Amino acid sequence: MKIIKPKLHYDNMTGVLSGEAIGEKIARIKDMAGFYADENSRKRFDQDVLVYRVQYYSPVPEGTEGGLFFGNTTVFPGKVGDEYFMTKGHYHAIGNRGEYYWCIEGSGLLLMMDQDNHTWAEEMLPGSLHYMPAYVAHRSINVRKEPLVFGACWPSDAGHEYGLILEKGFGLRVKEIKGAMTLVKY
Ligand code: PAN
Ligand code: ZN
Repeated sequence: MKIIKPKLHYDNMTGVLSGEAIGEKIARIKDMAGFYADENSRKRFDQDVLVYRVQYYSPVPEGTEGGLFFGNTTVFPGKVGDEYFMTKGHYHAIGNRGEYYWCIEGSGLLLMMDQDNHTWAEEMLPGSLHYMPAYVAHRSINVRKEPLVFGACWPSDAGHEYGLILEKGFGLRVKEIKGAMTLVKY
């Protein structure tokens, strides 16, 4: 019997994936219109600055029922006005799909919001594991001066619904106020 060599490699220390069918998604300041409280500060920023990068393995086409995607996200350090760099945040387009995150490097907060806008935060630090239940929006925030790196695994038909977040916000914002990380209402 032929033993097949692995086609994919995952570096446990850094979360970096290598091999075939690995895609990348990049979010720069210019891609974040409407997500930060201070839109004027965002407009004044160098528009090409990287806010976060996602690397993911798609063994099946997006939208395939029953498959799984596996990836990592690096949220770079920085702030727009007094608000820390963060991901856009989303519900899954198919709302009843859950997800796992695990923190690899750096530290931050994972904000979660249910359909009634009830919002809570979990601390992300190396080794923390986070289960996002169905119908719960999720956004990750880097509250330090080093990159925040976390892994993720989600259903390949989950999809991403960003429009609702732009419309109704995320319950809480994470800002640096008088030198301290502070949660404020939207
Ligand atoms: C993650 C996120 C990733 C970027 O892979 O897509 O961290 O965040 P946004 O999609 O909110 O920009 C995930 O949750 N996938 O479902
Ligand atoms: Zn997700």
